Amino acid sequence: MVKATHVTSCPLNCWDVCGLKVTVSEGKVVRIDGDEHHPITKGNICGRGRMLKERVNAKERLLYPLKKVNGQFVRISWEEALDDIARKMRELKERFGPTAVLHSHDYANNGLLKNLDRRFFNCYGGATELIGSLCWGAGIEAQTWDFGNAYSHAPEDIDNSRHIVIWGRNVARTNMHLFERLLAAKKRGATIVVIDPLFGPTARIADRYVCIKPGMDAFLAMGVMKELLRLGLEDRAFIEQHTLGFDDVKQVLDMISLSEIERHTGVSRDQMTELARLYGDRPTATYLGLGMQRYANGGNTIRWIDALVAASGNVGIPGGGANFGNLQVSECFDKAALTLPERKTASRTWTMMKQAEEILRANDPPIGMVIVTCGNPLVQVPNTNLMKKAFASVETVVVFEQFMTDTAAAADYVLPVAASFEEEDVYCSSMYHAYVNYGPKLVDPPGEAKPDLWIWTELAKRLGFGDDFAYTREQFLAMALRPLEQHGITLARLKTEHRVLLPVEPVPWRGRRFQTPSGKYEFTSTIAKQKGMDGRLQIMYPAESEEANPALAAKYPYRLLTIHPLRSNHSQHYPLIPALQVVRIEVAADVAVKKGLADGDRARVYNDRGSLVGTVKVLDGAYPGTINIDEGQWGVFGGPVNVLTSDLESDNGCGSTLYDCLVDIEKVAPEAK
Ligand SMILES: Nc1nc2c(c(=O)[nH]1)N[C@H]1C(S)=C(S)[C@@H](COP(=O)(O)OP(=O)(O)OC[C@H]3O[C@@H](n4cnc5c(=O)[nH]c(N)nc54)[C@H](O)[C@@H]3O)O[C@H]1N2
Ligand SMILES: Nc1nc2c(c(=O)[nH]1)N[C@H]1C(S)=C(S)[C@@H](COP(=O)(O)OP(=O)(O)OC[C@H]3O[C@@H](n4cnc5c(=O)[nH]c(N)nc54)[C@H](O)[C@@H]3O)O[C@H]1N2
Ligand code: SF4
Ligand SMILES: [Mo]
Repeated sequence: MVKATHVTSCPLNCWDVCGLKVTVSEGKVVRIDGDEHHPITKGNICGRGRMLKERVNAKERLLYPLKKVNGQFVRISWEEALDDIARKMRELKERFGPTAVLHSHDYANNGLLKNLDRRFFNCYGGATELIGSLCWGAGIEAQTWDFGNAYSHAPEDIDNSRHIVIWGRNVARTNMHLFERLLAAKKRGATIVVIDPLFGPTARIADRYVCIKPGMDAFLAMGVMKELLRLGLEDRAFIEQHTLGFDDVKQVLDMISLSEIERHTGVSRDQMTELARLYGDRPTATYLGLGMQRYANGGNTIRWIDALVAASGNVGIPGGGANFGNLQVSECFDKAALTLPERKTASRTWTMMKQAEEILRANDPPIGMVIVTCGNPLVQVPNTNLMKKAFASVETVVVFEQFMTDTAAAADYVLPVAASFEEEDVYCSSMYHAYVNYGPKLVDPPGEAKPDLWIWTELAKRLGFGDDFAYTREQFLAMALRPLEQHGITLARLKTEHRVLLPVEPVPWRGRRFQTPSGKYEFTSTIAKQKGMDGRLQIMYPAESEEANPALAAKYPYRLLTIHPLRSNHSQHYPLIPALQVVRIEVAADVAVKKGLADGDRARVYNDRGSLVGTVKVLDGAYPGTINIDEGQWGVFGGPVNVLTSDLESDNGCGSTLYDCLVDIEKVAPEAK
């Protein structure tokens, strides 16, 4: 048997974008290891990456185009599927204009060529597009207001940090190569602080664990800032020379006392004083997570943490930073060359969060077709019951998929697509490191499955803009890489070196010139004001909280978090791992006592949006009144937690409020065997 091992990339939506070594034998992926030569990921990969072997070889892969006839899927030819879809698209465009088609998508695959979906819709004339992000929208917008952009320090810069604050990032679970660096930092004597409502493996290695009430981090940042000022530890020179609006900050700080902050956060004054000393003892790096901004006050939360980092002089210095996302990475590519935005003639935008409500309301024009790519919205988008109703109301739902997900099952046409290692692409992410990895095509897709790009190309031909897709993958990649040529980065180099570091600044804002309208760090945001909002930092509560909605909190007293699963990337690994195929309801110890719940009990979690039954696990060290159910579960295995979550948008309009969710819980009878 001839075996060959190839260097490639993990394509999954993840902080780490690991280098992989994939062994192929007789046209099949037979082994996946880490690539020890990758400068950041160094041969270590997680189970989700390793399980891509099972995923690509799974017998459940979709092999043929399917059409729903009288409620049942029947196999059809590609010819018939593409002709049907193109005809319907042409008719919709003639009758209502192109925005009668909704493109519902997410970012399941980090391949650069996945952006060609936007080229397709722009050339079609522009569809109804989704803006904002379930994932990190509130935080990216917040950092855009504060710094003018969202940039992070290079991973190795953590070696310069005296102290490291992990603020709401589940590092051990979601960002394994940062976890490795934390272990190394701890060894050399850096202090590690973890601020999180849940006590997990990252908190376990920390020098200090700060258990905070969900959604209340802005108050903690205020408390620490009050102490920073009282102790005179702020960076006066930075504040005076490089920032705008610090007087507004002081005004808000004067409006709230430390004891109120203690009450709101559950964090003691002593812990705040200690954190202030640590922020004042520069350099202190802050790694912000994404969970904590999925609240109705999420943008404001990130802005307060940014403000603390700035006021303490930890911006633009080695070992510092308010590290959230790193958009320096995506800015390296010519996305416009790939996506042709100038070809759009009509436009309608809805937020990701509100897609269901908007579909149901739309009449000018109505939505006649939804095309879903790189996403599983009937599991991942909030308010699943409303999403199902919205999708059911649309005449034609087309889903490009690898598996029969909940979303695919609700479609009228399911088009089988290629998976990892079945198409050439380059992979990178604006989340953590700035290496771009080359991913060759290693195996053929099974059955009649085709790459997304092939489908766009075939539809484009039928819709009269085939010329816009008459390029090879290499030509498309070269278009996107063109701005990098001046730095000597070409596709040819990527192919030989397997991965290349993009030309990004390892210590952003070192020159103290910010991308805000004033060129300064803006405690009070001009961009926000230009958008008609109050640009000052606010005192704000989660939408579903005792403070903002006491009636709701009386009815539904517990706060539900819905964090990312350890062994699955969102919904993708559940069908492959039998142990994951149950709904696990994790409850803080006080909830268990109050409701008489013990490990293994069955319980129902519910609110006005929905209800979910699962098996109880009591959590040690979680903030009182907190419940967690990991996101991503399939309908057939008990159902997604998003039946409970809210589709409200974050305060700045760009993010989700997935963790801003009140529920109640009750014990139910054990499952009949
Ligand atoms: N294993 C695994 N890894 C993944 C993914 C996956 O699905 N599985 N997904 C990838 C993707 S797309 C993303 S966006 C990232 C997300 O990476 P993270 O931000 O690390 O993870 P999340 O699950 O989004 O956020 C959950 C963390 O936020 C904490 N949290 C929740 N509410 C609050 C709060 O109010 N305050 C504070 N301080 N903390 C809070 C939770 O307790 C938890 O530790 O992970 C990536 N990596
Ligand atoms: N309650 C709750 N909900 C959440 C979150 C949460 O923390 N809590 N997290 C949110 C976050 S951070 C994110 S990023 C989103 C993720 O939401 P999604 O991206 O929708 O989640 P995935 O499960 O990764 O679903 C992606 C689907 O795309 C398919 N796919 C993979 N590769 C390709 C490809 O190349 N082409 C095509 N056409 N399809 C492909 C997979 O088979 C899979 O079914 O979920 C959000 N939803
Ligand atoms: S899922 Fe993330 S950590 Fe795991 S192998 Fe892929 S990139 Fe690496
Ligand atoms: Mo995400």
